[in-house]
Amino acid sequence: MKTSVCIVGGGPSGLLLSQLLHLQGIETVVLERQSREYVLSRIRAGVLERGFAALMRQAQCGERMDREGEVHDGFFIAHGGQQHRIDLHKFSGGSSVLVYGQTEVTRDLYAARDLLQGVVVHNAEDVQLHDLKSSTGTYVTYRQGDETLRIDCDYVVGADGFHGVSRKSIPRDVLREYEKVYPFGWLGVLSRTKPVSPELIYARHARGFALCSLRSQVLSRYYIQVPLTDRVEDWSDAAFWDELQRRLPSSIAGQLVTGPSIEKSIAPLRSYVAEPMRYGNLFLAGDAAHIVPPTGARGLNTAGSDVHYLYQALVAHYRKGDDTGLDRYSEQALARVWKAQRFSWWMTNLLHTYPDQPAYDQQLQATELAYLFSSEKAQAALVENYVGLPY
Ligand code: FAS
Ligand code: PHB
Repeated sequence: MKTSVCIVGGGPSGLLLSQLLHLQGIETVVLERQSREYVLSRIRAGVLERGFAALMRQAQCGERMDREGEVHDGFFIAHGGQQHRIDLHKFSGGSSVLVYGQTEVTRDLYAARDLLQGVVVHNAEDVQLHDLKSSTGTYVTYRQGDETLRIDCDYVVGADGFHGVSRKSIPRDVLREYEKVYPFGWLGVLSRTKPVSPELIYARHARGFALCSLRSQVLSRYYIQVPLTDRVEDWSDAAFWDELQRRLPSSIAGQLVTGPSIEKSIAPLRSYVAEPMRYGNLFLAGDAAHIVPPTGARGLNTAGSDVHYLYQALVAHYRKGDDTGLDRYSEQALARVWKAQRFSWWMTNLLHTYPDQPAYDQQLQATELAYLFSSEKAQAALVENYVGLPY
């Protein structure tokens, strides 16, 4: 098979880029290791910044998102029994975020690919990238059953997430990695219950962080910080609800509607960046190149800005023979990636309880919150990051 751009990974990054390029007449093939059902079974992000929502509309995938997604103009930070509302609308000149699950984003993208008869290969095993530095002979191989297939292409986009093959195809003496691993993870629960709050609540508590989020008015998403040693089987639903209530202000805890978990999982928290995001004809996008702790809701949204830059660069290449965007892609994407890293690290440190945290650090953390609640300028700085820095 021959195509212009071979995209490894059928998650939101790969699908969004494939859809955008297809609409510009640029051919792609998406290779996804898992089945479509498996990809759609994963519960991940929940908050879309304005840039990501705009990209979905540009990709002609925004109709259900705009119909079913919830526009949120603010969220709460709970601390010391109090709740403080962060006014996104006021401090961003009228902007907001859209609460719409990544599962639905991915479902909409798959539907759009099918509608355009986009080529998405599922159960593509043992994907391997070849001759990435060649000017004419880059190709990708993969296995389906006992058949090995080959795709000749101009470019490869590695949108295969943190555990994918693409980043590992960059020679070790070229790749620079930056990582911070946090001493805790998030235990997440999805339940068919009425959300406890119409807006998100990020709660800081001596027992640990908690987050009240939602997918709709009948589908709630909750998280609590847990030690890295915890396993999901250690947590019964009853134990989860009890711990969540202990970490919320009593006025909220008393309103919590509990119910059976329909999904329950623990995600470790890490900050990670791989540089460069280009190696020859390979371009990395999304989690393949960077990971953030989900505290700042930047993961999926930063994948969005990678896709935006790469899309613009590839259209300029194929339409005008202009390679400026491709040559600048890594530098341009990383400039915004690192700002998302900073914000996610800052939000995580602001709200989580570190084991054996020195008393001075505890005081500093409480002061950081007191300063935030007392300063509109500090809140405006948080808000410009949360609604999404400009592309
Ligand atoms: P993805 O990992 O979503 O997709 C990569 C795709 O590539 C997958 O479908 C995978 O099957 C496929 N693949 C992997 N290796 C392959 C190979 N060798 N060959 C072919 N295909 C291959 N972000 C938030 O903003 N908020 C959250 O609450 C949040 N929670 C998260 C929870 C978890 C457990 C995880 C892992 C991530 C979470 N994220 C969250 C971040 C998440 O939303 C990512 O940013 C988002 O999935 C990035 O999308 P992709 O870059 O497409 O990567
Ligand atoms: C979610 O709803 O899954 C969610 C929302 C906000 C975050 C992280 C996760 O910061």
